[in-house]
Amino acid sequence: MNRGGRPPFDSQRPPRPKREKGSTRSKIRDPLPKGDGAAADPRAAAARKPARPRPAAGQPPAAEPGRGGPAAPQSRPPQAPRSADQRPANGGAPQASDPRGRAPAPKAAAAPPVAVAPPQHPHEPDYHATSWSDEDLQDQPVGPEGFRCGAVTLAGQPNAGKSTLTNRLLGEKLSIVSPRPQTTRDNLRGILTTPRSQIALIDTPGIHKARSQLNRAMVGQAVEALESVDVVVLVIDAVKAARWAAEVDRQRALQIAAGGQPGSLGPATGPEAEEDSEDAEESSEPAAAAAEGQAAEKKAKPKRIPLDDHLHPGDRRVIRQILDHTTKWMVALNKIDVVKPRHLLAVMQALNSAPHIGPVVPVSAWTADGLRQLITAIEGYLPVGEMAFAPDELTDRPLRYLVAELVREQVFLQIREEVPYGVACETEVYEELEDLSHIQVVVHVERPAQRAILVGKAGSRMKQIATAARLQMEQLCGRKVFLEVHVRIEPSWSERLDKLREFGYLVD
Ligand SMILES: Nc1nc2c(ncn2[C@@H]2O[C@H](COP(=O)(O)OP(=O)(O)OP(=O)(O)O)[C@@H](O)[C@H]2O)c(=O)[nH]1
Ligand SMILES: [Mg+2]
Repeated sequence: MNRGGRPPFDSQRPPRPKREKGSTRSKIRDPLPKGDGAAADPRAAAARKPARPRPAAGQPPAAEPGRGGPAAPQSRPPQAPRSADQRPANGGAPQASDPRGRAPAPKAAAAPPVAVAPPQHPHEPDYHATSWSDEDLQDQPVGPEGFRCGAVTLAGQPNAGKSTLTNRLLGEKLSIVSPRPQTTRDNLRGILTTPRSQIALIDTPGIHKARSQLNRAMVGQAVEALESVDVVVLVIDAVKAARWAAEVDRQRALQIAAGGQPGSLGPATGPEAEEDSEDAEESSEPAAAAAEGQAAEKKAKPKRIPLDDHLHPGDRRVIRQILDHTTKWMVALNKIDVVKPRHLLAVMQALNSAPHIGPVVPVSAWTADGLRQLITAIEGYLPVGEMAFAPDELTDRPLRYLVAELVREQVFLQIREEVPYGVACETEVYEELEDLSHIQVVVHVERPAQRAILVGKAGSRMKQIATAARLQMEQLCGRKVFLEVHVRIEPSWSERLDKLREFGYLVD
């Protein structure tokens, strides 16, 4: 196996981050120099945020003998002491000096940098602005009185806003978000506890027509999450949905004006053309089945549920998947901050004719509009019962999983080419030292060319990726982070089942 760029101290590679709650800290060599600068720096102490109680699950133990605990020598971060504005662009990430993506050994330095204001993420809202108090949740859910507890899956097409919505409901950034489709690759469970309910929210990869092994694994995870939950919330991108419905109407009007019969038509070109052609294939099924020889074959196929063609073909595909697994489903029509309500009428009407559909709630994960109603609607499906998780628990995923995802997110945000789809990230080291967390993430790519793009000229690209990821990590962990990122080549990992399993994308 090609391990290009693998640093020598990787030989004690820890096991892959566990999916279960409370994964153990990996055994590693201490990569940090010993010293006393961090403890002595009052700026760092003042700037450090108090540790947040969440995420409780999976958080590595605070200290381990010889690893920053009381018995250990005091550790010092490898960055030079600088003011916030003078910080190195990579924030301590080592790639800048090494175009092969390999980290130099951390150098001794006097003190950690002071904390900076949380970064602004133009692609997502401030999730922390959300909380759900009794006053927020005044409407009562349908059904019996009492505390409710249950599980909900957020499913939908790629890019519908499932992860943004998950984060917004939780009031914390757990899932990574980007404007590009297929950002989420595996299911992530976040726990939302309100004064009257506890909801396990499962964010899933977008359901789409998957071709590669990786995409099949992603869709497989999403489909699996449709089972054994109390309700599935179909998240629809209202912009895409409204555009599709309007285009269907427009083409119908053209057909009628030309003296023809209105048929099932959608846009013939553009990004939705592929979905469209798939749907056209489906539409021709009844006619084909009329042929005697094909009748038996038709019977063997799963029942094709008729749905209004004002619904986007991609949404129809998801609805059929949902109906294959459950009859308890409802809709969050997301992104209403950028669509006029009148443009959604056709979509709402089309949805209302779908079998077993529950409430359709227009929401905006950006502005939080409609989220109160969404929670109330979800609660209507949950059984009355006691909490299944501690009230301060946020997720069953360990921090080491979340931090690797933050690096992948930056790859999605900062690299325009196809590279992000060939990138997988793994945390190899996660250790909490006295003054900071030392995190080492490996970025796997499939080809040397991808590595070159990722690393950039003299490591400048990777420097930016690592800096942005580190700032996010500091926000998530509530303390300073020393981040190292290494790039390795893992040929064709996205087509290899063993690698997909190892990276956690394929769950048997
Ligand atoms: N205007 C607007 N944009 C939104 C809203 N919710 C999400 N977005 C944007 O939509 C894009 C996709 O959001 P994600 O949350 O990553 O979508 P997703 O459904 O999780 O996508 P995949 O993980 O690829 O399946 C991002 O650019 C978000 O900022 C919203 O309510 N309003
Ligand atoms: Mg997502």
